[in-house]
Amino acid sequence: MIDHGNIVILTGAGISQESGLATFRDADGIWAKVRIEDVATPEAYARDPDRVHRFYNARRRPLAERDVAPNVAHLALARLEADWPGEVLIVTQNIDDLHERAGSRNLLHMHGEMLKVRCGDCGDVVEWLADLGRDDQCASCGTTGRMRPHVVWFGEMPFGMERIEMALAGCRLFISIGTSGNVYPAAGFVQMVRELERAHTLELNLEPSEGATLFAETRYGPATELVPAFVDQLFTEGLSN
Ligand code: BV8
Repeated sequence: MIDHGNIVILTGAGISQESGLATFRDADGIWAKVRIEDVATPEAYARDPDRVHRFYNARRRPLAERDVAPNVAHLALARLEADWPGEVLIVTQNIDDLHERAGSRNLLHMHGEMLKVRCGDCGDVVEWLADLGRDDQCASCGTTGRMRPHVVWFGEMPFGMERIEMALAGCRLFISIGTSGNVYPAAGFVQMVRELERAHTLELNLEPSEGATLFAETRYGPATELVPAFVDQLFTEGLSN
């Protein structure tokens, strides 16, 4: 009898790397070119909104113009969700839309979404594909100059934490894909699952993450090789006990 228990999958920038999107902490990564404190905190936005808008406008354009596409790792996870009898939830740290474009539906962007903006005054969230600037006006409340990317900056509360913690408590398999395990609370999910002692934990990454020793099983290589192979294995063998 194959065990088709619930699966929670945490993804990070590494799953989108082979689609052509830069990661954060690799040698050529985003944080090698710009400081978190200058572009990814509420203080940075208050201090120099134009600089923050330039940083996100440059990252939004390739997604808005569809210059990048989901890769076979994104597609394998969408197939897993569609065909797996148990629930499959993807919790992504990524703010790109490649999981959606691959077909994933049961998906939670805990760090927000690049293709949405939020009004700092009324909180209205809208789809936004163009550059954003301080002259842009909120269509809901009319305020100008308070529109910001709908992403979670350092020091801000990630989205969906209650739903994530419920899913982690109820899963039989936790898989972490393409994340360096540097950013909390995401990097702490594997520890939460381990402490419950009812799920297998697996890291699929190019190299060991900061939390590698916390996983029951680790496999290293490119996501486009590891993820489709693991999804195939799940359908033939079910969850390992
Ligand atoms: C918060 C959105 C309170 C914007 C991002 C302890 C507990 C709680 C908080 C903290 C804590 N300690 C410190 C903190 C504060 C802070 C934090 O973690 N700081 C770190 C730097 C020490 N955390 C916060 O501020 C968070 N908020 O804590 O609120 C709270 C506390 C508890 C519970 C609730 C609330 C908010 C963090 C979110 C910040 N926003 N991004 C944007 O994208 O511009 S974080 C940013 O880092 C991205 O979201 C990114 O996804 C994320 C993680 O990076 P990774 O995805 O892992 O990418 P990285 O480059 O690091 O790694 C890529 C990996 O892929 C590598 O391992 C590489 O080997 C691998 N790879 C590369 N290529 C491939 C590959 N793997 C496979 N195949 C390949 N081809």
